[in-house]
Amino acid sequence: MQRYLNYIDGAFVAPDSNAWLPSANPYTGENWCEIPRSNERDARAAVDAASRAFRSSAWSSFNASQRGVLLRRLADLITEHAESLACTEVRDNGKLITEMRGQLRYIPEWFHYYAGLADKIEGSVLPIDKQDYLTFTRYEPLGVVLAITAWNSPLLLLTWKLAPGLAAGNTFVIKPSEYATASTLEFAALFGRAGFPPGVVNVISGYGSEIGDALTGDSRVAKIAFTGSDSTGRRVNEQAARDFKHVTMELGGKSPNIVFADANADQAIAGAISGIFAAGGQTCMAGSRLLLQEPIYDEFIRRLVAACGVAKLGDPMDDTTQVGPIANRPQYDRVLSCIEMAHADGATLVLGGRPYTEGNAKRGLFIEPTIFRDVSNEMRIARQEVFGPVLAVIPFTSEEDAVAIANDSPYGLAAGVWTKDMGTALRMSQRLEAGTVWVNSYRAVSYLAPFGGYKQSGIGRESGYEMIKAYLQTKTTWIYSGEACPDNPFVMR
Ligand code: TXE
Repeated sequence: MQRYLNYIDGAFVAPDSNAWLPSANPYTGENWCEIPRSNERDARAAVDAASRAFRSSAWSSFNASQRGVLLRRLADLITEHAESLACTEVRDNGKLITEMRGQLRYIPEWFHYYAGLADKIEGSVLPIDKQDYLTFTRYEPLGVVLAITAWNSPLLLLTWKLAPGLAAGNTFVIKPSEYATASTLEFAALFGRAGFPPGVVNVISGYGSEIGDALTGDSRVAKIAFTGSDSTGRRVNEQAARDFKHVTMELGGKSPNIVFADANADQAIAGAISGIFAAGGQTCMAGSRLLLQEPIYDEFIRRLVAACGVAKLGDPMDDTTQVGPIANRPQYDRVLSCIEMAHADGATLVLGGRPYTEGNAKRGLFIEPTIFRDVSNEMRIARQEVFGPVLAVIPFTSEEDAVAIANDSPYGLAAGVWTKDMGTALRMSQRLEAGTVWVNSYRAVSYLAPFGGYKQSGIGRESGYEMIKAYLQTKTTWIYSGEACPDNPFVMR
């Protein structure tokens, strides 16, 4: 069986305790590789390396333009290795090869974008209100960044942190999810080849419960960039608060996808389907609450069910497969328990709701695309993140009603609005409490567009021009050029 190693200080190394964790392929059910089960000593070694590298002239002598060159080389290496990285995520995580090829085509764009931005972050000379001072600001990197990622899209989620963070001159310790580590460790092999000095990027694998506190509690870590569940995010944030680390938190969602009666129905049906069933619903931005205006409620559901009933589940490596397996066993159990919960709360099942076991799928962790209607926003299925292929359909009467239902959620990551009326679209986009609002589309992302959540969906944003500043701190320098002794408290004026 293939065995992966931690990547620390520019070398692939076995974990201190020589302990390993199996990683299962959710389509075949077989363990296909082993990853390091690291301990606190490994965690310390990774932070040592990142901290040394941050202070070393090997890294600090790269100016911003030169860091850009490294990032561009990295982007090209990702393109060169796109197919093998894509296949590893399919094997480890059950993601569709078609989705992964798309992701791997797009991931290099983040590195190219921030490579170009690296040397365009300018401080300013301040028109200061005092005589004989030259006062200016400049931006400096924070130091060691700890990137903690979730299992659903390990390389994409990492890219959103790494590209701006490296462009800004920080060093990294990366802790991928124990359920999907392999692609990140394969990716690690590219940093040395791109020319990054040893220790600038380190990857450590293992259980969050075993090494998480050692990493998040290390006072040499300046920032934590986290993607995962809100419960773990809360714990990580509490740890970070102990010594005032910077944080970016990308957490859960229960995003409303809102269809008005005047919407183009074909477009809205396609958007509702991709909103919840793309990636099997295992995305933070899933449009898991479908709000339908009453006049179109029954007909829309009928057409939606007909369209989803023909979805092809199966081998994620097959180009024609539309829905792959759930990524891991705990998540599979969790999705099934959420379906039970929806039944118990009185929602009406109109599609799916069961494990799917036809043909080769019987070995894998498949759940049928599932739709519940007659859901009220108070039911648990409308309030809790499922992170699976389960859609809750809720009726609404008016714009006012839609806003009230949509915003009545602890989350605020994203929202979709479907209407031909631009007035409705604009008013809704202003009133929805969400970090991203899509109008007549759903799921579009870009390296140019900030992404992140209101309320309990997180802190801060990722992607876009401003987000490089989330990896920088401002230094103000005052230079006095006058003849008098400035600000001497013992001089009588
Ligand atoms: O997330 P966790 P999991 C949701 C989804 C899913 C649930 C659990 O609902 O069912 O979260 O998924 C690391 N200190 N999302 O278990 O536990 C852990 O090793 C430091 C939403 O994957 O939050 C992993 O690398 N780190 C989400 C990362 O935190 C710790 C995406 C996330 O793990 C830690 C995925 C600790 N004490 C799941 N404990 C989204 N919003 O995109 C764990 N970790």
